Amino acid sequence: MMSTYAIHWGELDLPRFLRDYWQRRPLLLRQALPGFRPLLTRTQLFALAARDDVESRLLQHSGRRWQLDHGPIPRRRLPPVTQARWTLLVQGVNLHVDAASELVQAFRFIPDARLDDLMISWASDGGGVGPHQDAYDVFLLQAAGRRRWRIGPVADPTLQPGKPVKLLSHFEPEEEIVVEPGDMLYLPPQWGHDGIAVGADCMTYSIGFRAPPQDELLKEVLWHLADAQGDGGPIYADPPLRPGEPPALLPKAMVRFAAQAFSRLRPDAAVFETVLGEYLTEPKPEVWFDADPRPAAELRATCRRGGVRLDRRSRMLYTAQAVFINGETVEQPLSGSALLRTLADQRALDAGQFAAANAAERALLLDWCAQGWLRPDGADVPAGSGAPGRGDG
Ligand SMILES: [Mn+2]
Repeated sequence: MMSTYAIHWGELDLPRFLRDYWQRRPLLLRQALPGFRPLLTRTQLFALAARDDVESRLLQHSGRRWQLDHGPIPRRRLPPVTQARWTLLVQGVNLHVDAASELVQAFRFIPDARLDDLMISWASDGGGVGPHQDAYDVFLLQAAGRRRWRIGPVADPTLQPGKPVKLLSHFEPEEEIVVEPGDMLYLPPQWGHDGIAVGADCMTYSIGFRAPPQDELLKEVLWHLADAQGDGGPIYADPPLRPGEPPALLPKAMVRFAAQAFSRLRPDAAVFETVLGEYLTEPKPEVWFDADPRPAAELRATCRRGGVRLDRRSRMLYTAQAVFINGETVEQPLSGSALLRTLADQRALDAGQFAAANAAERALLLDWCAQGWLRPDGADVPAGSGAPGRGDG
C-alpha cells in the first residue's frame, strides 16, 4: 500500500539520505511535507491522553523545577493552554488513529522491524522536554506552530541529578533551527537536542524507531530455548559418594551437571529468526484487538467483496522461512505462503488477491478477521465491540 504522503527530499533523494544521513548525521528538510496539516486537533489529542489504553505523559517546568505526570490524564488535570512551559506527549498515535497510521507508512523505506511509533507532542509557549539524547533514530515533523531546536553532538552525557526526566547537564548545541509546519528534522541516535515551543499550540510529530539491544535478544533466545526443552531433561544423579566429605559442600558434579544443561542448547538460524519475529511483532502492552463478532459466512462474503486490510495495530514480518504476526509464528503449511508475504508488505489484499487464497490461507485470514487482527476492507468496526468512548477522537 502506498502512503498518501510523499516526503520531499529537497536537494537530496532517498538513496543519498540513506547513504549519507541515516544513523549518521542530522538533516533538516524544509517543507518535507508541504502544506502538511495536523491529523488531529488539540482537543482530539487531549482526549487521547485521557484514555487508559493510550500511553501519555505531562511535563511541566519552571526554572530548574520539572514535574512529570503519567497518563491517563483527564482534561481537567491539564494546565490551561495559555499557561507557559508545559508539554503533553502522546505515544503510539498510529495505533489509535487511521490518519496517523497512514502517515507512518511514508517511512517504510526503513524496515518495519525498526519502526517504533508516532508520538505527538503538544506544547504551550516555552514548553519542551529539555536538553536530552535518545538511543534511537527519529524524524521530527513539525505539524503546527513553531519550535526552536538546538542540536549538537553530545560530548558530556552527564545528567542533571534529581530530575524526573533525563536532562543533560552540559549540553552545548552546535546549531539552532526554528521549524515551521511541514518542516522535518532527522536526528540519528544519541544526537543531543532541545526543542522549545515558540508561541502556543506547537505540535511536533515524532516518528520514532527502535533497535533491539543485543542483551535483550539473548534473554529472549534463552527463554525460547528453555521453553522448547519441554520434558525437563535428565535429572541429576549422584556420582559414587565417599564418606567423610563436609555435608554442606556443594558437589562439584552438580556444578558440572548445570554446565551440561547449557551445552545441550544448540540454537540454529531458525531459532534466532523465530525469536526476532515473535519479539518484534509482539503488540505493545496497552494494545488490544477488538474481535469481530460477525458470523464466518458474513465475514467471508465481506472479504470477497472488498479484500482485507491489516488492523493499524497489527505488526507483521516475514523471512524466507517464516511469517510472524502479533507475536506469533504462522504454522505449517502456511509458513511458505507468498500471499501472506504480500499481505505483510502491502498491509492489505484486494478482492482479487483474497479470491486467489487457497483454502488454508482463506481459513487463516478469516480467523485473523475474527480476532480483529485483519479487517474486511472498507467495513466499519462492528457496533458493540470495544470499550465505551473508543474511537479515533
Ligand atoms: Mn527526543
